[in-house]
Amino acid sequence: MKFCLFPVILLFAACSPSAASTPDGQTPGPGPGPVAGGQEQVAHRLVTVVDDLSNPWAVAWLPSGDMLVTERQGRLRIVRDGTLLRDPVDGVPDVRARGQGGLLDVAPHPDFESNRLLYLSYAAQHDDGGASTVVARGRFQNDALTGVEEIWVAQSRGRDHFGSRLAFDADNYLYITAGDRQVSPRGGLAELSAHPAQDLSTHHGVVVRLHDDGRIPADNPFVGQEGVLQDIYSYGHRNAQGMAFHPETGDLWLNEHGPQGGDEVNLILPGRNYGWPVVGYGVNYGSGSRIHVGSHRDGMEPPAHYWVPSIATSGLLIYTGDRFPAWRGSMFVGGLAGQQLARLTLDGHTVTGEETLVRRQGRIRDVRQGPDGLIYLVFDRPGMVARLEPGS
Ligand SMILES: [Ca+2]
Repeated sequence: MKFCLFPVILLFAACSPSAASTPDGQTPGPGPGPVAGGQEQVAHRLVTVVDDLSNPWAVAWLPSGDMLVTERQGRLRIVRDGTLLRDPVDGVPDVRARGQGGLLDVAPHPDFESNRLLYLSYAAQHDDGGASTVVARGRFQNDALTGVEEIWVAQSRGRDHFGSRLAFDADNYLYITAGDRQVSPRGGLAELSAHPAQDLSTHHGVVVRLHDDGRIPADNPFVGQEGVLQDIYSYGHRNAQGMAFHPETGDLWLNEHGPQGGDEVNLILPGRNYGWPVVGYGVNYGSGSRIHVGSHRDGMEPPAHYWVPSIATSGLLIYTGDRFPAWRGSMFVGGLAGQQLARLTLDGHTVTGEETLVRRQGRIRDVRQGPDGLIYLVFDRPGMVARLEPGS
């Protein structure tokens, strides 16, 4: 295994919770906004696990100990005993690797050991030249995927913002994030309320919940409602690239890219509307012009936490390992543009503190806990997987 030591960067007072201004001039209420505190000095170092990857997007582990890594251009790679195997996995479906699209998340079925099912999310091309987020599964044996079948295709069109994280709950239901496909929000309340992320007849900006074979569960929140896609679990999201179940509480947490300002962490509850683009804390990129009618509105869930300015959130982990005891129960959120790892402390559903780790080492796309209890980070550019280890 190759070990490249990075300069140890420990910044403990990095959180600068300047009073965020909100679009409607409100002072953030208690809880959701930038918060101080929660800083603890935990010595850690960042160690390269594998590099020479091309825009890696996600990692997952198999019971054998093999680590799988997706590369956005459409390759699924295997890291075995610390070494990146030269040949990518055979049988991965064709992806549309353009812009933000390509091969995205990978998740083994919770019963992988017995059924060998592996799930992939990716952007796939339509006959008309457009693209959608697709989830497929296949059997992974002898380092190859066979019997691959699409189990979900997003009904949404647009440019980028494909999502798409995968997560299984304790009952083996599969949750998928799908982005708003970058449909520009404009206008006042009526126009914003008509944005596709607020339209339950599409998959723009949603979390969906499925049986592990793609069937729609009968107890999904919108089942039986006319004109509503029955697989939708929550909506009003912009582009969620981080999602995880809390291993101890079972809570479903998600982070989503905001516009310029307004990245969010949300606690996901069935049937709820998370507000995009009607409410939020951001403004338009470049122009800085107003998007939202405000930051709060009845019937729309406020975030548990948000960032102004945005860090471009991606990847979400709730840490339960024993290698960093002081970090147990913390939420870790990667930052792409922000080139940082945020550690949030939680008290139930309330974010009580934030510190910034791993500054300026690269764009962080995914954050996972390895079977060894260490924290693995996927860096988009330069393409590598590295991990945090105790010590300095
Ligand atoms: Ca929101």
